[in-house]
Amino acid sequence: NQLRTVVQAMPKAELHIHIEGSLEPELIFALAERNGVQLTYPSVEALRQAYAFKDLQSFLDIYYAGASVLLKEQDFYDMTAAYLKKAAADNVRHTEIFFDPQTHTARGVPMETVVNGIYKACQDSPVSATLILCFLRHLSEEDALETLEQALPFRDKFIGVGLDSSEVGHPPEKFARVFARCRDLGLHLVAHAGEEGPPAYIQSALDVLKVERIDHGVRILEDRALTERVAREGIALTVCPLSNTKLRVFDQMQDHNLVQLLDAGLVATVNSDDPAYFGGYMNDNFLAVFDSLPLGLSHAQRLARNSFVAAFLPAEQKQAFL
Ligand code: ES4
Ligand code: ZN
Repeated sequence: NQLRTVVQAMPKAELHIHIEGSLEPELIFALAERNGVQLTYPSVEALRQAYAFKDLQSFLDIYYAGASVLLKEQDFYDMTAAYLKKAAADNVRHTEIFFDPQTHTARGVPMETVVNGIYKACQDSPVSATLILCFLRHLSEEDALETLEQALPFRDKFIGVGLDSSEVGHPPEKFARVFARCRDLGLHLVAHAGEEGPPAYIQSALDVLKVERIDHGVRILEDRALTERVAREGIALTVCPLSNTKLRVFDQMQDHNLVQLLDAGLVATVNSDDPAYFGGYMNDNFLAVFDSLPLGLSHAQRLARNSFVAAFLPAEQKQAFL
């Protein structure tokens, strides 16, 4: 149909993608074979069957299991190259890729293996791609500080830091010191907040961590004053529609609040989060919301424009996209 053509043709930026969440079951099995890693699932089909989640934690358990096949620099390269090929096919012109080093360093994989593999694939792609190092919020702040130290030799290879993993019970305040340190280092700052957690987590991500964008943030509408402030300040929300329905943040796409977020004047963007697990890449996310919500052509253009407005790009590079 016509909207599919429009969505495909629009240049877009992707601002919320976990590279470990782009590992397709076929690549998980190929890497397990290549590295002699034993998987608890007998086949690609059996693994894919297990992708029925009831909440964020039930997803994270299987996502960390999938990432266990990543050992060598080539593995990180191959995973990232596969994602960038999908992004290019969806006419994604710029992407800011999250990676979770602690998922790998905890298994004895060196930081340099992780960073260099992902970074080299970015350099070899026609898509503009930058990296955002995410701290796992279920681990301690000491662990995050140690991870930052390990990453400092590669400071020029990532543009910012984020905060992901299990949200409820791990408020942004827990990471105040490490984010202050990252701010001093001139890194961009983002955090997942208001996905499963309350609007108070969005507020403390802004006021305590001083983040520049909120990842997810869909629960913001529960707090009118906060909604008005975030709209006024132009702080973007990186919304992930297929993720939100797969993790039961919304029961079905018809219940998603993307229209209300846009109507509230918020700089909302559409992103894929963990495309291999949630049923689709960038254009699949766009088409899913347009199939289920009262959105039209002008909204599509607004969302695509927002993605570049909210990107961490130098002004002149941003202008070239707008
Ligand atoms: C994630 Cl959807 C989501 N939420 C929080 N942390 C994550 N890590 C990977 N995907
Ligand atoms: Zn995410």
